[in-house]
Amino acid sequence: MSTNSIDSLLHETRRFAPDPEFAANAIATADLYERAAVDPDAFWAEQARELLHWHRPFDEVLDWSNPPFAKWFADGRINVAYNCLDRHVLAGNGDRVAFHWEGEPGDSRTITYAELTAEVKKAANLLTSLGIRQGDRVAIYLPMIPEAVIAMLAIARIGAVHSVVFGGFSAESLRARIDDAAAKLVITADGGWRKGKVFPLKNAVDAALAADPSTGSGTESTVKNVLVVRRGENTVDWVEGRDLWWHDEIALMDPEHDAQPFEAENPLFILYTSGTTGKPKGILHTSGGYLTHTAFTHKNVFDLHPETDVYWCTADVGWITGHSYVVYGPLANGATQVLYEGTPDTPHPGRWWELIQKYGVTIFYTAPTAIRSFMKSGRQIPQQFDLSSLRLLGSVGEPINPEAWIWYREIIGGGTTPVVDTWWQTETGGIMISALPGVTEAKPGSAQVPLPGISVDVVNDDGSPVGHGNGGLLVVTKPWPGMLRGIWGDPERFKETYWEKFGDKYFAGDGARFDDDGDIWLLGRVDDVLNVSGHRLSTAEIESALVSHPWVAEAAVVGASDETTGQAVVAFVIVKASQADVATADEASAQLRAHVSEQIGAIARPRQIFIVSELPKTRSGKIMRRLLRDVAEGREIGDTTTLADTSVMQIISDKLK
Ligand code: 6R9
Repeated sequence: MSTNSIDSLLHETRRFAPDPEFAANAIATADLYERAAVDPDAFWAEQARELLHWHRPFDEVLDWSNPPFAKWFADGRINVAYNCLDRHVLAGNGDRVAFHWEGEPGDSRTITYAELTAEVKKAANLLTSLGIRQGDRVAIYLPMIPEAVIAMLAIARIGAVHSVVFGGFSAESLRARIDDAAAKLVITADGGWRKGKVFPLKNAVDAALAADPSTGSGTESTVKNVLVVRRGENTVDWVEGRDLWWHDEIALMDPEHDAQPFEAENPLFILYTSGTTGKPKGILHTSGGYLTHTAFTHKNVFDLHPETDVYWCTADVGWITGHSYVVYGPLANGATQVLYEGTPDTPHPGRWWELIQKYGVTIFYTAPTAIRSFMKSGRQIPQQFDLSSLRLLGSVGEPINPEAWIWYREIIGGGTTPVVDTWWQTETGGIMISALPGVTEAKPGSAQVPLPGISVDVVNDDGSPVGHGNGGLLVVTKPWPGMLRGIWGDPERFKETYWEKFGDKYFAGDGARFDDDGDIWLLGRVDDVLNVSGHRLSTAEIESALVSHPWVAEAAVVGASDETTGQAVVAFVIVKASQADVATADEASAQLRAHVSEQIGAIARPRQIFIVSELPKTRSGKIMRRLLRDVAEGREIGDTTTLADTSVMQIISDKLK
């Protein structure tokens, strides 16, 4: 198809009916919707029984007697790791490949279910030998190597709780997460490969654990041991008595380990995500409901045929997508996966496509920001590779614009693959809104419909439904199995953030619109949360990082739309009078960008920093970010009448001209 005809599609509401051949073999069927609508609880109970092994079957399904704290399958007992490992081996599928792992420098490892199970058993024994018990928290700070998955499953296997911290986060971010969860152990690596170089991780752990007042805690951390996987072969410092090499310890371990059952509501993991305040929220997920939700959605949304499919989700395990759709959903379903350590363009811009060709990937799940950046570099790159094995494509993390959706289907999917745009959040645990391949007629740009068993609505500020053809706020109207069970250590914040606004409905923080057919279009966050390349960052978090720099008096951060990353961080900063003459605006902005990187991580580094003398505020002192967004996006400035000083925007825009 030529570029012109692709462009012309954008101006029409095209639909893509399911291919009859695909539909004939599809896992999902239209009757799922009807069955779920009759009795959603019974529907989920059926899924839980069908998809998982219960050491003790449950009778209770949903306990919503103490909203918003839900319990699912509470009298059942389960072991999450057993479900992802042993049971596949016992069913005779031990020789099936679990992971085709590919390191960035080109080294690779193939790991079968039997091998993965054996590794996890040894790692579970190792954790136990280090004193980790049910309920203890373990932080993971690793690159995308098999040990990241092994560590998560080993922690789950003994009923402990993992908190994976993305390897791109700074020492300070890591320390804040370790402290919040009071983690006893950190599992890290010497370093990992990224963009052709080794990036060190162990030294960030050392810095995080040093009793450093700049982390806000001049105290000893709760961490007793640091387990270090050898990957980068870079030199590391060593704290005797605290630090242990993973490979040395694993070699000593008994290969046998019996998976004990735990209550369905046993905490499985905490994952930190940005909210509207500076302090990241530790989103808590538990076992039975979460695994039911991820297994069901993974199987049906991705049409998984585990005997023949090769599935690749490009997300890092440091994000929720990596938890639910690299680790738990796919492994519960016995999928064969690709796991890749590095960046898409190293050592050449076609690296991802080369991997699809090499492993015969059939199902591919990635983010719109990646798709848009491939569009920019041109179709000639993917066209050098044989992508004909692909039969289904997925998208997650932010709205996918119709242009990118069409490009994805045409150029990567050969014009035939279904594309599923999946809306969900760290908090929802698994996919909530998506087309079902083989069932739903696809509409580029729309996430479309809630999955069977999921009830969502779009409402006005007062909670009343907007109806078809209108926009408002996205809510979930019934509890669902994968829902967060709370914010670690802060039940009040859990209630305030998600439930206070509408009482009985979960407030997602996203704007959405129903079209005339009742399909849902996501419109982005309605709160002070930015979405940069599919990663959530809060304006408050970046502002407090900026203000922690001695030069900065005040800072305001906004998300400006960006062609590749969706949104980009743009900061407006007032420099202290005493510092104003020390550096030029360019120097100050370079310093401050580096400072944010050190404080939070490179993903939070502002694209631009404007040094200004005033910030626009209302009479009650609230910064009017809407006006700053107008400036950052080069638009005419909107209504300024509620400003305390209406001349401020004039001064700012004159200065930036
Ligand atoms: C899975 C994940 C959640 C926020 C969410 C929304 C945005 C995610 C989307 C999407 C439009 C999609 N988002 N998927 N927006 N269409 N298909 O990304 O979790 O990191 O917690 O982010 O991402 O704004 O509220 P998380």
